[in-house]
Amino acid sequence: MLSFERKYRVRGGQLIGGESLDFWIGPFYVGFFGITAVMCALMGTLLIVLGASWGPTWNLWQISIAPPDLKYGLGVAPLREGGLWQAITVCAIGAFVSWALREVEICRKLGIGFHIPFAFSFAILAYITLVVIRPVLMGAWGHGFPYGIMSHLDWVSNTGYQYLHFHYNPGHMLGIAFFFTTTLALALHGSLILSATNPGKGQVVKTAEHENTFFRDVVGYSIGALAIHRLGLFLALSAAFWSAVCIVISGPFWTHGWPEWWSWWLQMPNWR
Ligand code: BCL
Ligand code: UQ2
Repeated sequence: MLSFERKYRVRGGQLIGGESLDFWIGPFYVGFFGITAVMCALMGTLLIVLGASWGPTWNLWQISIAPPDLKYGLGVAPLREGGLWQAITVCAIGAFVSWALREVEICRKLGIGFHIPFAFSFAILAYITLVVIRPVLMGAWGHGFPYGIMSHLDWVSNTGYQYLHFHYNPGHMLGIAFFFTTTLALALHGSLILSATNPGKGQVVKTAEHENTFFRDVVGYSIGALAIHRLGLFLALSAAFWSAVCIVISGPFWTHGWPEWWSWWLQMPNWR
């Protein structure tokens, strides 16, 4: 244990489980949700290996566990016909939600805000939108994506072309714009911090004054050391949020090609 680690190994903060589960294994906090996370992840992984063993390939890139056929609707499918996909989905959600709640317990122990589990919940939301919310709205688990490296890419491509040209999906546009802006913000931030804290040999580390001055000189504005982190979090969460929106509206809200959706723009009276 590092010298400062003992100080932060505080009791309590748990949502569930009591004294007996309030322990660490090596550097890892365990708790009730540490156990459920590991159990769900292990179970899900074993089920994927089981599915792979049913064939037709052990090629890592080609292994795929498909969701049920559309004919099973929102019912439970036989194990070998999509039921396995359903079980794996339950394990995955169990593992992701356990992980988020374990983060909550650690935040409570440390007395810090819940920003990290809040942020992670947006990734979980995007996943649940793909495999639960949209399939339920469309009436069949078969609308979920298959668990496989190449096969999920094929699903994305096929699903995209079902709407003719996915780049015209306004939610997709926003999702992409936020993903790209996130990388811009992190590149600016990461490079700025390194430039100030890694000065040349013999020079001293620079301060916030230098950071602010650089951006005032170059773009006339500095957002500040605190707000750049607020902006970064906002940009990243917006990327995940609009991704979830872009896929949940494709099918449940709009069934035609996305280029056609924009006809409202061409039909605006004065514009036309
Ligand atoms: Mg598109 C989706 C970008 C072209 C069809 N597309 C997306 C979005 C993103 C994007 C906005 C996926 C990110 C996301 O959802 O994150 N597309 C994008 C870009 C282009 C593009 C930049 C481009 O051309 C430059 N797309 C196209 C073309 C279409 C198309 C035009 C195909 C022909 N696109 C689609 C379809 C979809 C997208 C269809 C979607 O469904 C998808 C989307 O919006 O989904 C919501 C969200 C993050 C997650 C879902 C990850 C969740 C992670 C979970 C919670 C945790 C995992 C833990 C892990 C298993 C553990 C690992 C172990 C440890 C490492 C040890
Ligand atoms: C900044 C600042 C930081 C930063 C960065 C900026 C001292 C250490 C990166 C500059 C950010 C600006 C001008 C906003 C950019 C806007 C978008 C949408 C990408 O001023 O304060 O703190 O890291």
